[in-house]
Amino acid sequence: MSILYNIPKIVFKTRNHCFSKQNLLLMPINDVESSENPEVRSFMELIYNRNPNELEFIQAVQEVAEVVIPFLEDHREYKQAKILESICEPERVFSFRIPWIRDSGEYMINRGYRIQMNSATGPYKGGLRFHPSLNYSVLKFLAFEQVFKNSLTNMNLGAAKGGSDFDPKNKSDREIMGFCQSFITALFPMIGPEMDIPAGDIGVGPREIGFMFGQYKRLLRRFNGVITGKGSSYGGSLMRPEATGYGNVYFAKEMLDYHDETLKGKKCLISGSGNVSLYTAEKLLENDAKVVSLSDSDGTVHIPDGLTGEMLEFVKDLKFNRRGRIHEFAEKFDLEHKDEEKPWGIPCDAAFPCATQNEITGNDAEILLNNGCRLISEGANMPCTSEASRLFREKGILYGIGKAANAGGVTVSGLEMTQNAIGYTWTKEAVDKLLRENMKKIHQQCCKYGEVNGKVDYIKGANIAGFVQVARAMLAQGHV
Ligand code: NDP
Ligand code: 2IT
Repeated sequence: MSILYNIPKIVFKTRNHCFSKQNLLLMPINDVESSENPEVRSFMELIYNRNPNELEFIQAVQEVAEVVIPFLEDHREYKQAKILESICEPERVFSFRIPWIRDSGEYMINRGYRIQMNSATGPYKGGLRFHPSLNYSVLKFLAFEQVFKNSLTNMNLGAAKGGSDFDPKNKSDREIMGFCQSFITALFPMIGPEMDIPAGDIGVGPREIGFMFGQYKRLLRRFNGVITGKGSSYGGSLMRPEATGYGNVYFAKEMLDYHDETLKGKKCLISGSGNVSLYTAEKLLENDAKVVSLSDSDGTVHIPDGLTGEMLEFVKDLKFNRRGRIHEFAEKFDLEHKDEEKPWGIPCDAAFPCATQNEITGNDAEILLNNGCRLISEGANMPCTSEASRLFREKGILYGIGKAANAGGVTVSGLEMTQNAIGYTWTKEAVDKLLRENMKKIHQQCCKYGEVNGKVDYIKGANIAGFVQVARAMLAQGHV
């Protein structure tokens, strides 16, 4: 496979960071592979020239371009109006300083962002990520993915993403509160229930959402539903914490059901041990699947006999309340902790990457396939490198990409917005039912655009279905 971008640049990868330095060593970016399609190649050249340092963004665009550009041949109106090119350009980007003070008295400065990517189908909507590896490219790929994901939900949601390079680990609650208040004070003019509605993502859970909501309300002097993922006592939807993980499993079930299969007895790998991972685990257990791994950035816990309900309760308390490390789970239940290792070497039937982008490399994908893995359902956003993604697609396994498989989170965020707007709270059962139905509809849309010879190509299906809805709205609204 040839390499598209021969860029004079080294990419230093450390565990949590990815730094680039010009001219230190000639090394191409080997993760974005050249397209066979000359039209895609020339489109990607344009994208690269306009966004030369944004590797993750370029990777995310190429996945879409590969399937949408051939589709445009029969839809010249979108091509003529340069809709795809337009979708690749954020409507608006904010970057701001976040001053805060440590308990020790040390003055700290972080960088905050909000990328308002597309508002063709509704107000900007998407999560906030607090992680030290966050940079503009990562956020832009996340905002770009959100355009297609939110479109797939059919809920009139535009797309945005934001966050900071702030690291919430090892910070006191008081420090987190100070940081969140400073962050939202800077973001305040740009957000609002009909303008831009943030939510959580990596490093932003109920605690952070609560602090941000409190400061927003104080500044606005009014109570509204500006953020989703709120606590249920102040306007949050029931089931929002569970939504992404549960939705991920509902989507996997749809993929299997299409081939008259079920999750029962399937050996499943899960990466991460945060919000998406643990609710994916919970729903897998309910479906009699066997969860054989959890992880965090320190390593992987191998659970050969399968996660039990008691173990899951322990990990939830460890991660959500005590903010502990996954090795503490291994120690408690006498399980093997593989230091610094990802889960992908453990034999499995299905894998649920739920931690972060590019966590499954081409090499990991080969190992997974050789070990018999036949289903991938992406709880995380873009967890597979382009090479891994190509390998899964070529092999023809069930490969549910994040835009579809993890759309349950933003679906219930949309339901939270509706509840806030009408001043009513639905029961857990009602929200769960709507979530399940929506994941089914998303799967049907993937089938509509991605079915080839009795198999569904979810990359094709999800991207084209997501594109069509946004493209129609953009075309109708003129060149704005
Ligand atoms: P959490 O912060 O709750 O959990 C993240 C988990 O992933 C932690 O176990 C964390 O380990 C691990 N992790 C994060 N970054 C890295 C890294 N660079 N290397 C290794 N491990 C890492 O986040 P969420 O569960 O909310 O999000 C997980 C993924 O799901 C993300 O890709 C997010 O974009 C996506 N997503 C989330 C949605 C939501 O509703 N929350 C909705 C849709 C997608 P550690 O604690 O050691 O850092
Ligand atoms: O990636 C995602 O879809 C999220 N982090 C959730 C977005 C939301 O607005 O609920």
